Amino acid sequence: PDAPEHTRTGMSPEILKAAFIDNLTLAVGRPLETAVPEDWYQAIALSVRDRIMQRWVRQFEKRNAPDVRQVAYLSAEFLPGPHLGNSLLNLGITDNAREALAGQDLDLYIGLEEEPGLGNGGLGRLAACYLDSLATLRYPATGYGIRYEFGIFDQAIKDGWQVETTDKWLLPGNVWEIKRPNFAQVVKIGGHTETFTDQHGAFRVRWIPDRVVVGVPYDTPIVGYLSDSCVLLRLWSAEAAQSFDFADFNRGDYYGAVEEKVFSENISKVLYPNDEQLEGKRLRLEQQYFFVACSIKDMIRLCLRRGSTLERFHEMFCVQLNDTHPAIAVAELMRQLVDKYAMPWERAWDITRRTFSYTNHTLLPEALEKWPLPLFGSVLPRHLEIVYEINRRFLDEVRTRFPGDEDKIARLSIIDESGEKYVRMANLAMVGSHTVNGVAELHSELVKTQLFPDFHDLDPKRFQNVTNGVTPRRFLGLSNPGLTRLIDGCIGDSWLSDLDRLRELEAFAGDAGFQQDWMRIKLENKSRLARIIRDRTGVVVDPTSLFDIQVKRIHEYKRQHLNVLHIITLYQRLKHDPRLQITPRTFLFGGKAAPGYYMAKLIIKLINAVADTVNQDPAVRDLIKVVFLPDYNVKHAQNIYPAADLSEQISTAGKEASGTGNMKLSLNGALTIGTLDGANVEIREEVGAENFFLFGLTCEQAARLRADGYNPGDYCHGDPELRGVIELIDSGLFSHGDRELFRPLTAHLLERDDYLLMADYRPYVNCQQQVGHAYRDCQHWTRMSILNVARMGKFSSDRAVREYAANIWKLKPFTPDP
Ligand code: 26Q
Repeated sequence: PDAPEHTRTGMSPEILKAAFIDNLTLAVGRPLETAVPEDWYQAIALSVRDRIMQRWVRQFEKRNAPDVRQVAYLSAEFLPGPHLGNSLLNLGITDNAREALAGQDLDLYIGLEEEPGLGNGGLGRLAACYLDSLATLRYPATGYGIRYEFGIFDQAIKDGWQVETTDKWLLPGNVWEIKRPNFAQVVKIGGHTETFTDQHGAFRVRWIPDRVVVGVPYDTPIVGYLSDSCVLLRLWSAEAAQSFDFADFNRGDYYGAVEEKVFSENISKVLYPNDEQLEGKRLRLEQQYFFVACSIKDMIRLCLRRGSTLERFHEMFCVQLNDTHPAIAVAELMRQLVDKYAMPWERAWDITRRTFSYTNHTLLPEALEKWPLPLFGSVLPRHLEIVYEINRRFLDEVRTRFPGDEDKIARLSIIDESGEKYVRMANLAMVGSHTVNGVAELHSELVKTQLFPDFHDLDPKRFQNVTNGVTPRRFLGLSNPGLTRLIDGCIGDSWLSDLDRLRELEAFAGDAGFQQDWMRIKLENKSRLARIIRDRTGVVVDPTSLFDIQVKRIHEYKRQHLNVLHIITLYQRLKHDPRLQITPRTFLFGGKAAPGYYMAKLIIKLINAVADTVNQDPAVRDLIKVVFLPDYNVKHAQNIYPAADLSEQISTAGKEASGTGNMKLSLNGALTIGTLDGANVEIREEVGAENFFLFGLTCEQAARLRADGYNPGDYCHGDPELRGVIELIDSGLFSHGDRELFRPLTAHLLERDDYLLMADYRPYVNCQQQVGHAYRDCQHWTRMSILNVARMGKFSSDRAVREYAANIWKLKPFTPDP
């Protein structure tokens, strides 16, 4: 009955085998006999791409029908991770591909892929999880971003210090992307504006740039899980406008033109690490404008091509701003509608407000983006005028509601005029959006009360919460096949696209046989990670020890050094009492520090210094091992999460917007030791307080403590064990006698301690003691682990995306023909 399968689209093992060999010879250009693993990777990836393309093309017309509203997810960062393994999983052909390769090692080929590190951490990975869910749930969506030639730097550890090298992810080629030169866009930069009167006698403005660059889109379709549906990741790459400089500008000036080319291509050259001081970072502003302008123009093109007028732009597109990095889009859409398409301001503003919504990801005041006004004006002269006009109209409205309250006006203003003038991107995003959301319940409350209380007074209805979620496909189905099979065998396999069904595991939490299987799989995962640790660092760890894991960007507010204080505490106890029995533990750290963040780099050095001392001290009797695994990224994360017993989520309460690693670790059966911060609060609510190790100040208590005058030294002097730990660091024991090396860290803890480590130390260490104790009761621990997984349904990115779609985007699910 079925038509014979086509070599480029069929899914059976036989057809896949033919496809691999076809691609190996005809696309990669390698005879079978001489093919190396890299060739096989290419051939398999190309075969998978064909199958994704087929789904993409099949739904194309449907998706672009005039009555379909699409979501555009604007993000300066996307961290998708390696594509091959995930695409095989989502297409449902992993087993068939394995069979097709009879005897060859598919996992080896999957492991060869270089990941696109086009993001810093949580925010970029969240965008990638949302694309997976958007595709799985069949929403019509495009992720718009930048095709950085160099993504987040690669991290090596030399002599305990972080060393950065450039990430050359494009060097081996990228089979997943398709260049679309015919959809290139021209972007203006710099220059000045002029006014003129058009043929209807209307007053108009034109922008005369001093440079233009071309944005060329590269498309990567992302296939949903068993869904027959795709979303598009469209990343813009900057190229020189050749005809422009060669013909019009630099006639005869060949080298001048080449220089211009180099200049233009700089725009998408490199991803900025976070915590980078923005002051004077013209290129970063140009990057933001570059990808936003390309994306808005692309949407306008699609809108017009679909036969609509721009009057209906907001019915065709809803645009989500992933933090303020793309917030200039508000002014850009206004510019397009008013300047280019001659729309009246009021109409254009209404459309703009109905188009945008904004997600906030940070409460740290120092992380709120603001651009010095002169810099902003010199890169975007017309946008500055538009921002002023938006602001003038907005503040006039505020004045009618709060007459005479000039302080309020100053706080609400898009322009910061308290000293040197700045453009506040968060205020621009707020004013230009119909909805703003935080990324966890606690965070969304703090967005209202701490971050934007004046905006909240003005219009409380605009504030929403969407708690983050993660994709269970990559972070359980793909990365933890052992546990996936066990769960499948127990409750069937529908849970991977309906994560609430994990709750059916609760019935097995006390089942001795099931617990055995559960423990066996965890042990296998830990043994696998132990081999990786040995191969990559030379450190030998015991897979039966408690794997205590903290993996995330290195930052003072995340308090990796609180974890270190605990390690030194245990070390000190073992030194004092040679017969002390403690639960054997392996402490694993991973994460990158921003290259300019001195304290974070010193924390990495401290971790490695403590590791060197502790790992080889016979007094420790191998009861603790400390490992810093270099170059933490999506690929490594996938090996780490399945092996975790304990998940460290120990940020100072009120500082971590949500966290998503907390969800991934718990989803893989780790128990959490954590503060009441970000999504930890909701994780604890879901899994039950008795299955969560809670410690530390609440964010209210932290605020009160600070207000009452916090003196960290008091905690230190009042706690001999803590004092001993600090003194041990200062003694030079971990630094070959150098008593000054870690002084900036210890001095900061004793004198300022912005993140309240001293206050939380004792509760943390005591809580860790309970953890160690609990781990000794294997059955009870395993029961808690099963219950954690069973109750993680809420934290699927499918749930999060459905909430965005229903409450913010007002999207209908999109169903292609069966
Ligand atoms: C800013 C200016 C200049 C250069 C870079 C940046 C920059 C880049 C990236 C600033 C911030 C970021 C990334 C922030 C981020 O990842 N935030 C995290 O977002 C997650 C997803 O919502 C949350 O779970 C985390 O709590 C939050 O820290």
